[in-house]
Amino acid sequence: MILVGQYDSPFVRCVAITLHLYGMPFTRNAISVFGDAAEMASINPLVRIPSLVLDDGEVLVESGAILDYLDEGFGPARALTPRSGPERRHMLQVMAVATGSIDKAGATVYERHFHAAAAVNQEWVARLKGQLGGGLAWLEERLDGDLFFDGKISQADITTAVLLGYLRVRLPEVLAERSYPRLERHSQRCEAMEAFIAAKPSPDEMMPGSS
Ligand SMILES: N[C@@H](CCC(=O)N[C@@H](CS)C(=O)NCC(=O)O)C(=O)O
Repeated sequence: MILVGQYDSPFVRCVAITLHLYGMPFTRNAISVFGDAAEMASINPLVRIPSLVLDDGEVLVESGAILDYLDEGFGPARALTPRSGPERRHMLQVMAVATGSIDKAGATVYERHFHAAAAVNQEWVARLKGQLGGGLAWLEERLDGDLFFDGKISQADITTAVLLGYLRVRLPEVLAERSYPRLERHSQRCEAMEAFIAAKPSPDEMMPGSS
């Protein structure tokens, strides 16, 4: 399998960390979603990352759909997202708020990155940051322990930890303006795991303009 995308993307990291935790071998095509747009368009019609190219050439897009495929292959009983019932419902809600928060953080980063400073719509940025703050506060309140569910790593933990990792690099002010002690501790705990370390962005795989 080939994972397409760079590790400055939290969605790509989610898939990579899951592949590592499942012990599924993969290689990576670390082309840039911005710098290599033409090649990216030949893989993913939305010109987005991640994509997963299967061994028979089939291409999967959208991280949720990719994770669903990996869960099935690993075995639903052992997968990082429960198969059914309230456990699945509750976990999907945490994942929805975490991925939604990533979307809001990403939109903030893009608004600033693709406009000259004077052209940035501050009202829009304030709305995005308000939505992101709502998501973070919700996650902070739900995280009642070392990990989200049953003391064992789950997809809820991965999604939330990659959100924090993304904020630390791209929107550190959000973590400085308001404190999220549970999420911070949780992020440090997750980022210390081998699967997370293996999916850390190298300096040459950052969105243009990253410091
Ligand atoms: N819902 C999608 C979101 C993917 C996404 O937004 N990826 C970003 C990188 S984090 C991207 O490709 N951005 C480039 C663009 O949308 O133009 C998923 O989960 O796969």
